[in-house]
Amino acid sequence: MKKLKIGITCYPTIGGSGVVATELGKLLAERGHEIHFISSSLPFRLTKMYRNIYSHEVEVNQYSVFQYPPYDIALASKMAEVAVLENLDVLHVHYAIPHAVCAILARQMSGRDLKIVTTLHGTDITVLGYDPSMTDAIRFGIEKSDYVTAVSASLIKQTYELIKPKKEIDCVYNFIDTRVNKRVDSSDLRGELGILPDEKVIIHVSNFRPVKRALDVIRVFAGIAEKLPAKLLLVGDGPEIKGVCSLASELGIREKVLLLGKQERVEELYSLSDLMLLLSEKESFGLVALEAMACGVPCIGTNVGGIPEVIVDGQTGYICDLGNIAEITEKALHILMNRSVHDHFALNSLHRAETNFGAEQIVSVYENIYYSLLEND
Ligand code: GMT
Repeated sequence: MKKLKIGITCYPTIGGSGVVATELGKLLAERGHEIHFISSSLPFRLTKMYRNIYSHEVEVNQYSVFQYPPYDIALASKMAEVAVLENLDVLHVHYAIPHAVCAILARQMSGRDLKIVTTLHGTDITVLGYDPSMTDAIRFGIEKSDYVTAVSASLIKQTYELIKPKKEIDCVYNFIDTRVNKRVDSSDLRGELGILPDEKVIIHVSNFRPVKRALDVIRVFAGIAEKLPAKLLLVGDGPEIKGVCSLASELGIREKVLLLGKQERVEELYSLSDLMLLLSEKESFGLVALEAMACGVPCIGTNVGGIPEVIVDGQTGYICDLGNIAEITEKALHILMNRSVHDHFALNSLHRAETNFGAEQIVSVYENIYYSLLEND
């Protein structure tokens, strides 16, 4: 098969969509394709030189005459420039707004028959989809793309309900590279973090936006800590951190909550954890739950968005109603107090992460999408 030249655009800062886009680029490059990242800065997971990977930075100048810097136009111009100079076959954009719309403009500017694949990750639909000033633009971005994927069946359903596009959308789940995201020996870290041998470890990883319901995590943890020795690891940073600290102090558990901020090697932290909590009110997939599962950590998630497509209730963890602190605490204690339940869920989680969300399998799905578009010419 001919090796392809693929442009990828994503938000390069920390976030699930950026992780998925960057890991996809790295794995496609390993397969011999030439990958061109086009974004406002180097994606954060591109930490070294990779063979077949190139990065093109979008520069936005601030002109006093404009109230806002014209980022979208600069991005479209850069996409068109790279498409022509590098002879791109495909542009794979992550997020309809603004990336798909920019890609469509770039295709016109380049005068080339550039194939556009758009992947919906959630926030553009579940947040912007409620803004009437955005729905037409989102629909345009979706309908004018050559192929559209979404990261869960739930997100597809929401997209049809909110945006009503006349376009088929395919579910392609997020994936995990089990060569990297795997259980590791991080027993030394336990001591360094001051976790005592008899303490259970609960972990929550997010950007601490209000939708992640980190305060519910604290409330659940308070219930757990009442019954058994435990520590809570909070990984990530965001606007709710201050409220999290205040609530933890109020509930008298502040010294049991470790605020670790943004971390690179999260698999080391998952590997010393007994349970992961993802209690969001919006979540199109929940990549962090998949990352935890790949390290053999049972998860409790809310019955929201794509979370039940990742966590299987009663097999890899539990699915509970949003905000039902009593139920979540009871289920958490059930996992933490019964070794056989914990170990059964842990094994199932490892197995599910590998068999349903393995990178090899999902990267091939994207590769086949690109080839199918080029064959149809
Ligand atoms: O969750 C966030 O706030 C970040 C956001 C992003 O743009 O990276 O995550 C979205 O995409 C991830 C990758 O597909 C999904 O795992 C997250 O569930 C999704 N977040 C939401 O839907 C809130």
